[in-house]
Amino acid sequence: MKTQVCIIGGGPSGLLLSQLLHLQGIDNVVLERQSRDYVLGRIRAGVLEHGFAELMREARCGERMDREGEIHEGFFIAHDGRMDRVDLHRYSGGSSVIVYGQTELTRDLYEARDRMQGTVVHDVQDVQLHDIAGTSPSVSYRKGDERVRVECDFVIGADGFHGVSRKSIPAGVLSEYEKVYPFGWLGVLSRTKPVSPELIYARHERGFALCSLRSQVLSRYYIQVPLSDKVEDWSDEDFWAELRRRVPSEVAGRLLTGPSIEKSIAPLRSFVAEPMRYGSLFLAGDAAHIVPPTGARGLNSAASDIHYLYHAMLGHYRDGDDSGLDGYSAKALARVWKAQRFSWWMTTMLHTFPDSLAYDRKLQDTDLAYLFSSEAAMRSLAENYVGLPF
Ligand code: RFL
Ligand code: PHB
Repeated sequence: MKTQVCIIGGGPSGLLLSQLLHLQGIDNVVLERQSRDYVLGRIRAGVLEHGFAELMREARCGERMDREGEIHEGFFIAHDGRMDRVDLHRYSGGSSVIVYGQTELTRDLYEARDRMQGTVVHDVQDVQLHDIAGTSPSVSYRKGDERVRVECDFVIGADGFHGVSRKSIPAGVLSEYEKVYPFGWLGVLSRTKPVSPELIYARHERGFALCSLRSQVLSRYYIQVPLSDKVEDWSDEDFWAELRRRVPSEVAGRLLTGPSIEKSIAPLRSFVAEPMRYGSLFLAGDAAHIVPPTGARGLNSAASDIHYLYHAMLGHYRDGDDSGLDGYSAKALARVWKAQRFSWWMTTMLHTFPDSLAYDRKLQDTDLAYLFSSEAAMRSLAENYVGLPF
């Protein structure tokens, strides 16, 4: 097979880039290890920034998002038995975020790829990258009994944190920066009316909790759990009881519960690999960086990579200008690190760390007290949460 751009990974990053390139007449192929049902069964992000939404519209995939997604102009932080509101709209100069599930967004991207007869190959096994140091790379994979080779100009590694792309870069080239947190998030999806029209991030000595949603009939809740916990350890009843303990009593009182339709544990991690380019391989999204979900930055950071990469590819194919490709890694990383900082800060302020000193807890109290007494602090939070400019 021959194509211009071979994209490894059919998650949101890979599909969005595929769709944008296709609209510009740039031929590409997406290789995805899992089946489509599997990809659409993963429950992940829920909060999108406007830059991401804009990219979805540019990819002609924004219609359902604009119809069904909810605009959120603020959220709550519950602490010390009270609820303080972060007025995103006011402190970001009129901006907001969109609540629209990653599952739905990925479904929209797949449908757009189908409509345009884009090539997305599912269930590929043993993906290998070849000759990425030079200008004639290729990617091979196995599907059933057949081994296929894709020759291309560029390879995009959009295959998530556990993908093969980053690992194909020779040792010594990448610098990796990592911070693993001593806890995870246990998430539950339930077909119930959300407890609050806006998200509630709750700090509690028993551990962090988050009340989120996908729609007015679909709720998403999380609680911080030790890394040693297993999903099987948590019955629905235990989950709801623990969530109630961690939110203010008036919230607990109106929480509607029901059977979980999905339940999973995600460990929290911060990770960045530098540089994001090696020869003709470009990394994007979770393949190059991970944040703890507290600041809702993961998917949004992937979107800015795709924005830079898309424009860099356009420069190359349309204008014969490689400056975008050459500058991609530095440009993407500058924004990635700001999302890292913000996610680390939100995580540190709101979670209960098993080994924390009394001193650390005092600093957490002070961070919250400062936040809700300083317009400058509020502006900083709002500016980061709605998304820094691309
Ligand atoms: P993905 O979604 O992991 O997709 C990568 C795809 O590559 C495939 N793959 C391979 N394909 C071929 N060959 C191989 N060798 C392959 N290895 C892997 C995988 O099957 C997969 O389909 O990465 P991508 O596209 O970069 O997207 C990143 C986002 O998924 C991620 O950043 C967000 O979900 C993070 N995140 C959130 N981000 C936000 O911006 N806002 C949020 O509110 C938010 N909430 C969350 C989150 C992540 C969470 N978890 C579970 C980690 C909440 C949670 C709980
Ligand atoms: C979610 O709804 O899954 C969600 C929302 C906000 C976050 C993380 C996850 O910060």
